[in-house]
Amino acid sequence: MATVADKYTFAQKIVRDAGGFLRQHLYDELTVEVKSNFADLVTHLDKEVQTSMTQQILSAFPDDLIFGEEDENRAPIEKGNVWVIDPIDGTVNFIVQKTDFAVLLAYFEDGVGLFGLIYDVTNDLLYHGGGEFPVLVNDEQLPFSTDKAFSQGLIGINAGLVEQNYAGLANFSRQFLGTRSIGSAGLSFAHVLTQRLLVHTSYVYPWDYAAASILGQKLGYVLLNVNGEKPSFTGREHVVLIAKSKVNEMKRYLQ
Ligand code: 2AM
Ligand code: CA
Repeated sequence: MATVADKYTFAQKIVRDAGGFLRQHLYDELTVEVKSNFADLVTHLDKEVQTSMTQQILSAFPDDLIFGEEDENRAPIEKGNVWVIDPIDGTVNFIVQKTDFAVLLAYFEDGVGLFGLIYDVTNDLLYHGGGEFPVLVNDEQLPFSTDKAFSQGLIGINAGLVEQNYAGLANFSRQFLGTRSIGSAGLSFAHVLTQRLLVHTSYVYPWDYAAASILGQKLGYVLLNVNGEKPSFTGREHVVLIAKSKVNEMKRYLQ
């Protein structure tokens, strides 16, 4: 029977292969479809990568389950061995900028996250680990979270969230040296892990935050919704990745 370590090695291979495929096809003519609104897009390559990753996982591990963004597989994470897939995180960047998009994969057993992967495709940086595995970017260990003051660092948040001041997120953002927004939740969470950002917050789905929550946990971060609770891992939510040591201070600014 496959061990978790076997699955982790397999996961690194299929995520790097998916990224390699996307790099090869970066300048192909894209078929683009609109999903929930004009800015929520999917291309034929999102779908191809979703299908390919799903098929590879299910042929290697036929009893496992899939929770994917771009197909009908939506297994709840609480039960069984569940792989959470976002084939392209930052599809708008993929279409318009040809950079700053990621392949995301996370693995859960009965709701417990055992490893996560965030692959920055054009920079060839694979953030991976969690659970029993150290958290690395490629082969380099990432640092434990810092309790640096908000006033000495940056928050990742998009303009729409600041404009809405949803749950006081704009008030919270004003405590930082500045805001940054790159249009990929996965990469923004990865930038918290490297400490380019102190915090990242966005309105996202489980496939956008699953890997980051597992990677972050191992380094002293916590991924919470804006009520300070663990997110549901079912629908879209406002979530924050932040050092555990800074959660109480954050709550002073959120309502
Ligand atoms: P996606 O590219 O996988 O959809 C900025 O748009 C970030 O928010 C991206 O990480 C994007 O992920 C995510 N996001 C989640 N839901 C979205 C939606 N309905 N429309 C646009 N972006 C969404
Ligand atoms: Ca996506």
